[in-house]
Amino acid sequence: MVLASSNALAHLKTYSSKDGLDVKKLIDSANFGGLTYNDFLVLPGLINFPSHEVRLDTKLTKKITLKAPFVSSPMDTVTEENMAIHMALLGGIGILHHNCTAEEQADMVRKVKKYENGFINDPIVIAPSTPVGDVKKMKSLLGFTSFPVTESGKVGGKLVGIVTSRDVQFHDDDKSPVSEVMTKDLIVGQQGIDLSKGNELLRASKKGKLPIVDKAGNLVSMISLTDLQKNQAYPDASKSFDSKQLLCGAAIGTIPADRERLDKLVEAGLDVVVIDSSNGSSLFQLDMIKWIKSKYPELQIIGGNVVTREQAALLIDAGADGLRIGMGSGSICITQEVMACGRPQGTAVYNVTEFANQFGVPCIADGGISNIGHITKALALGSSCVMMGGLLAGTAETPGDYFYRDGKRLKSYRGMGSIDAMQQTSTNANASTSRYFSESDKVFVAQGVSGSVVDKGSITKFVPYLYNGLQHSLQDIGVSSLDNLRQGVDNGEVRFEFRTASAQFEGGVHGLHSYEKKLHN
Ligand code: NAD
Ligand code: CPR
Repeated sequence: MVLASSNALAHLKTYSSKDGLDVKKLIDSANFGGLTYNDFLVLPGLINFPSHEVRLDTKLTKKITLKAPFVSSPMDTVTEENMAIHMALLGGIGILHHNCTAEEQADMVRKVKKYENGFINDPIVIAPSTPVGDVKKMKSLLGFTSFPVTESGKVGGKLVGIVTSRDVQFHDDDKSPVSEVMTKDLIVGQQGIDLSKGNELLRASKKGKLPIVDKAGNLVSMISLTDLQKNQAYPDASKSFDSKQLLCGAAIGTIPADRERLDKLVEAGLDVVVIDSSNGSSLFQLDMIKWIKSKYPELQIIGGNVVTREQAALLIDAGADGLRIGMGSGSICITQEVMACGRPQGTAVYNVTEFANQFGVPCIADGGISNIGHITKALALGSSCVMMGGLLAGTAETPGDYFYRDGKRLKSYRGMGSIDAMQQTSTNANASTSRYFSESDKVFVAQGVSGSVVDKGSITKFVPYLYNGLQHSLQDIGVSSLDNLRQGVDNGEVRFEFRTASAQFEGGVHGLHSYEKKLHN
């Protein structure tokens, strides 16, 4: 019998459940095995809204909400201040690595917290006695044409002038001090000025640079016309409510010296600390969380890493405000091979978040994210954010220089427990940073590798690609926000399908002689 086609929607009601699997059945469908992102898909839903309306606000911790669910990993080839500044500008957050001295890490925190879009906080400054010849050389070396002059020759010194290329260009005596040629009659901005007012003054001054001074006339920062022209607006930037400074995270370990390290980071303005360990369920970490909660009750703490509910319960009871999930799933990782410990990431994310979300503790899915689809799946399985190492490695904002090999432009990317990273830890000037030697290890046991990744350009293009891609992905699922995704998964409206090996093959590009995989413009 053929049914009337106008009855199709009504006929659906005769089925006992919606097409596909709910999330619990999906996890169970692995038949006692663990699932990871490539093992399943989310079924499409009804699109009744444009993709640009999809909201990606999400919790990082109990008290911190981000506009985008993106976190950069605390790895020494991924997150230093430049990455942390740009992740925060783009709505996510960066977690500064701790394979450096406490002072160096605190300095990075300070740079992130002090960053103001459009303001240069560490301008190159010269002293009144600097010879004109040096200024000419600086111009050709650095490409800048004007420099503020302070009494001390440093930021923080009393501003006494500004010297531009026009001032030195036709001055033949290279030995004379810049104090003889600099402009002393200055237009300056007062500390606290907003960018648009600064912009007006800058244009009026016709100097290309506007020095910003405090009440005593000391130089605090500078606005530059060329930067202003390049300057983008970042409406989704992650900022503290009160200070309006960018949010900053940093990682620490669990040895006693990490308590002093944290004191320095908090002093520098840290918002959230990540306790960095492959296995978070250790007495060392529980003690550390309790100590932090008693000394810094306002500081948000992300504990981890965990992959089971039992591990999560320990950290939640100790006071963690967020959890980091993943053991052995990272792209540089050999933990599962060497330690025999870990868990396939999909199963780990589902089991931990199903438990932690009942206590209002948001979770970050860490490791194994290599495309936008993985981000969607990690969020659909219950995580609130994703942490990325390899996916962001190779971008311009990561530490380290590009190099060429086999005709490709590359950057280094390495695991934090790779031999290379451990060797650097052991040679750190501040030996108290060496977490690996706390048990008097004589032989390193590597948990990761050291390698390289191709140039991915700037994250100012790459993260918006992830953001827009995630909006399109949620639109396909038929949910208009991450909250709706979570609700839909919880109430069984969002459906899943297990993917066999041949289905995975079918889902990739196949049957072509050659192709180019270009991901965005
Ligand atoms: P860790 O600092 O937790 O542990 C290193 C060693 O120090 C362990 O043997 C630990 O027991 C010991 N230790 C820690 N605190 C101590 C204390 N107070 N007293 C005595 N001994 C103490 O670091 P890890 O687990 O080896 O991880 C190192 C780095 O590598 C981290 O950045 C981590 O994120 C990364 N990593 C991640 C994974 C993963 O799957 N997510 C796996 C391996 C490594
Ligand atoms: P990818 O994003 O590259 O897949 O994974 C990054 C994550 O890998 C990090 O956030 C961290 O949890 C984990 N990781 C870092 N160093 C590691 C070593 Cl040596 N071994 C295993 N995992 C590591």
